[in-house]
Amino acid sequence: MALRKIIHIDMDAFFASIEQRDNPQLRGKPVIIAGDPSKRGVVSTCSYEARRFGVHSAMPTYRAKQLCPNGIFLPSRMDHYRRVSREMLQILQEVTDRVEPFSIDEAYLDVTENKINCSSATIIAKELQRTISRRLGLTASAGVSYNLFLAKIASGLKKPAGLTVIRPEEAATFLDRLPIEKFYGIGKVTAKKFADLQIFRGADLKKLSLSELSSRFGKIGKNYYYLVRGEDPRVVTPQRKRKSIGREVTLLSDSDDFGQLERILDQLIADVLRTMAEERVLGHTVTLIIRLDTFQRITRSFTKAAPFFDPSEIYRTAKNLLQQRINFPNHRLRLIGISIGKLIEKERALSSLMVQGEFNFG
Ligand code: TTP
Ligand code: MG
Repeated sequence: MALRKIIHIDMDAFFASIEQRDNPQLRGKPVIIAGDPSKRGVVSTCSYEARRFGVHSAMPTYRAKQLCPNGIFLPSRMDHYRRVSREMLQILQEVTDRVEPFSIDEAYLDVTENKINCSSATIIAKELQRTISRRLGLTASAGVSYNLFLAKIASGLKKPAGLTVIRPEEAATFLDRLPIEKFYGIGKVTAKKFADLQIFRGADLKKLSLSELSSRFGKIGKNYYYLVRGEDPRVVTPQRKRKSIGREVTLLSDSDDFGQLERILDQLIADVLRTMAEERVLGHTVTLIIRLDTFQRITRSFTKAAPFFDPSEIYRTAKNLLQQRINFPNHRLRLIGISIGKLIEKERALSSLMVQGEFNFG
């Protein structure tokens, strides 16, 4: 099989960089995104300026305060970071649909074949870094190689804003020198076991046979055998498209007060609409979800041929489903929820509506 071309993208100091981008006064300063020290909070991440003081992810906040007393400590804004993460993924998806998000700020791309007909993964990676910087005002580091493991290691080598390429002919030397704890799946505990066997680097690891590794480390032992030989069978698995977007809540106490239920439903719908707007989708189906005080779960749906375009129509439909179709005189509701399904990208929905002449530029 021909070698694949894999890129791994990892944003630099992600949460902290977003805060610095949004507030110019924070630029060039030690910014630390952290939980409350009085609640035993820990550091999520920090800017590279703060890293110089020895602050790092997962460190207790009080310790970060000791190391960097003049640091600017901020709470995290997860919804905002998730939005930026989606924007980053959208940029990657312009190159290929074979994009696999790995964490909030990381993704793998298989660019062996791609939408921009570029045969060089290195050029694509540079272009992605430029686009991310231009459109998002953030920097990313990139790694390029022929499998996922090597691409990920590569992206971490020249942070921030670095690009590292590990070519097939360079892999063996690179892996021989690689410290054991850098191999995929090897944490501190396993690294210690290897150290006891006098195995510190890839070259040492190569001396163990497949059966030795399997007997000492169980099933995953054989992964190490292949990884150190530059073989990683994992493929880039694209994120499956969401089929629906929904929210539900368990009520503080069981209720048959329709006024109250409608108000809760309004909030849930508003929340769903926000997510739909962010993801630029419309839906054809509104589903009401309820759980009775007997724990019986019931769903009722209404589907339209054309997607719901007007939010007020979604509110109306959900309320109709609540009022008309679900009438359980002897029951209270324990949970209520709403879900919008049969999703379609907004742009596609709009263009097909225009073709059908149903949509008017007003
Ligand atoms: P990372 O990519 O590990 O870190 P980073 O992007 O902040 O910095 P780097 O330049 O080294 O890549 O994680 C991405 C985000 O995930 C990070 O900005 C905050 C969050 N995170 C936590 O909340 N807790 C953690 O322990 C880690 C490691 C990350
Ligand atoms: Mg990162």
